[in-house]
Amino acid sequence: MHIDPKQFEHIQKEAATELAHIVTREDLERLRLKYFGRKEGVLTGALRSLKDLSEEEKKTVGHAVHTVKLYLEEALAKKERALIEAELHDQQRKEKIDVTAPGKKIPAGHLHPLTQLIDKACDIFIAMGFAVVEGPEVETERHNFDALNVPKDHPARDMQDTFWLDPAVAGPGMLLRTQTSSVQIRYMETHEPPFRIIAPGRVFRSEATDATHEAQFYQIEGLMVGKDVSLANAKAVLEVFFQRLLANKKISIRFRPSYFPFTEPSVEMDVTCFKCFGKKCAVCKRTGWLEVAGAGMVHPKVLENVGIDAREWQGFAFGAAPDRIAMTRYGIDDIRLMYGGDMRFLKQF
Ligand code: FA5
Repeated sequence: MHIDPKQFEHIQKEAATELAHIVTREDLERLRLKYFGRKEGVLTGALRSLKDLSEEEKKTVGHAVHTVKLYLEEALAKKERALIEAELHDQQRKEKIDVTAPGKKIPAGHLHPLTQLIDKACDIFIAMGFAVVEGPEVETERHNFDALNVPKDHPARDMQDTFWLDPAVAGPGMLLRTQTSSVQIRYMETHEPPFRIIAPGRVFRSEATDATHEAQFYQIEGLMVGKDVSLANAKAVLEVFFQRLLANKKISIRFRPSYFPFTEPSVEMDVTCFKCFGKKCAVCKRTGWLEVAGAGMVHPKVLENVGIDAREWQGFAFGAAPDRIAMTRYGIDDIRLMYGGDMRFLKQF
């Protein structure tokens, strides 16, 4: 058998030309098989036939075959790397994110009108040096009534129809609080005067609901106790509060005598109608005033019930009704809309 070593130079040239024209990895694989395939590869065959050559030829032909083999192995690997890189680049180009394309609009929610109003109220009171405190919605009879000078069988209990909890489940005398005034008691039991607090939160009453009454609604309780805190201070604080809440300096408030067992004297508080600003309209029933809170000087018995010396300390308390304020402010004619979860209503705020 005789093989001319020169033919390998020719094979190398041919392989180089073929390689130069290849653009896909599939074609590259086909070319690799043509030269290195186990059965029919040109170079595999040449290497296999070396064993049949004379010693002299083995050297020359062997050298020529190995030269082509090394060249081609390297050239194939280089081409493969180039093709992979080109593929990646192509893929990236196709997947490129167009940052200028308009994005998908995600519908954003917003806070409930009552939450907005209560948040604003908190900010205003914080600016006047009040701390915001909270109490539980499930309360004891003592915190909701007894300590507030409303003992059992007191007629004032009838004014707040109460959801009593099953004593077998919750223990004796447990209820859903009917007023945030319970937080006054909780706070005074654990703090030494002087103090200024507000306590916003939900309250519950077993009422037949109508346009102005819900079985659950909000209250914002206020309490300020010091050595010489008076009803005049209550008037000033509440007037500034409403002026800031409604962003109107012309707003004023007035007190009318009233009765609460836990305050003495007690007052109902009216604010300048924020629909007509005193001009008298349908909302304020042509009076120019809106009733928005109950207030008064903390009853000495309440202070004594929580261990505060009523000869040394005195203060005012108030209970405002954010639902009623929001209704008049926004012209909402039915309180039940606030708790109905109707998006058509909520989207207006
Ligand atoms: C109280 O609850 C007293 N704790 C307020 C208070 C606090 C007075 C501190 C003095 C000192 P009253 O029961 O009147 O008071 O309720 C207060 C306000 O809650 C009412 O003026 C009214 O605006 C509102 N309100 C009462 N019942 C309902 C109801 N079912 N739905 C919506 N709002 C109500």
